[in-house]
Amino acid sequence: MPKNNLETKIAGLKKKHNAVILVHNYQLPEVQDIADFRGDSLELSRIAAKTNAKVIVFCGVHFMAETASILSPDKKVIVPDIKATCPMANMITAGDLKKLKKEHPQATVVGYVNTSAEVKAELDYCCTSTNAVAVINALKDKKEIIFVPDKYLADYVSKQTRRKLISWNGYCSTHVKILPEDIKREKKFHPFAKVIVHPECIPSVVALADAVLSTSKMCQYAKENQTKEFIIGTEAGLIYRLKQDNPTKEFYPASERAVCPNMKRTTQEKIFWALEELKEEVKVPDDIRARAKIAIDRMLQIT
Ligand code: CIZ
Ligand code: SF4
Repeated sequence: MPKNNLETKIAGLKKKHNAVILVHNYQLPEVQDIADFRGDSLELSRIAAKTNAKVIVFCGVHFMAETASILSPDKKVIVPDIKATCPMANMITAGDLKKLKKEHPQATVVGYVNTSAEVKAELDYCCTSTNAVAVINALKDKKEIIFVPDKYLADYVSKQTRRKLISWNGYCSTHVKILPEDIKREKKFHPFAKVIVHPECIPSVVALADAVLSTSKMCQYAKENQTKEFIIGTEAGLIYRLKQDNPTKEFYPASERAVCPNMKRTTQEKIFWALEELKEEVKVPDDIRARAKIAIDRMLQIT
């Protein structure tokens, strides 16, 4: 139910354009409140591919809208703020990856979903934080594996799979703000809480966790686990959803500093403008799209 004038106008425009609003788990509460669906990047892209709506308003960061466009080329994918991009995804270009591939010509190339469409076009396999371990485990017969761009996700996956990975010097500038002392402090305040952290966190934080999970898996874990209290080591936006989904449980952010400025660029007002003008559209050129889709499809076959 719309709560104010702006929400009523957004609902009207959604109807007029046959649009759905897809909202990443890290978005502001005011954006989560008007979501048709909330989720991680892959969950949302799958919904984008399945829906009958003609217009997808993607509230997240740029690579996520590109991924939705790759999986649903016939739909119009628009973003409320074209400047909302992922610093980690921006840390590697297609040119960088081509060079790395030349240095390791035998290597199979796996890339995190947090990459541009141009970089995805250079991959053999895509992966997300939900399925990265499964993707690497499926490549048992491959001698050498390149894993880009997140060096901390690479470290976590390498330890889980006991595989040496050729990594890149990328990282999430938000998750690195969560420090081991944050976890230790929160643990002192809440000794019975389970510590769940994202694999984008630094290894010394990951080492202190009860579980290392993507945002979709954190939502599932919080629901299914008997524990009533959780210390959450990921971008702060997820706490809003966790509290709504589990009103009888408590969620404490590991660090108040873990806020992604790009995820917070999207507001209700910008969603209204985007729907009014059907802008900015994110469309991946056909040649790049076809190549990027191969890496995504291979990931989906594994998981
Ligand atoms: O894939 C996503 O949505 C990201 C970047 C994080 C997560 O764990 O959900
Ligand atoms: Fe990128 Fe990190 Fe922000 Fe996610 S939280 S969009 S990985 S910078």
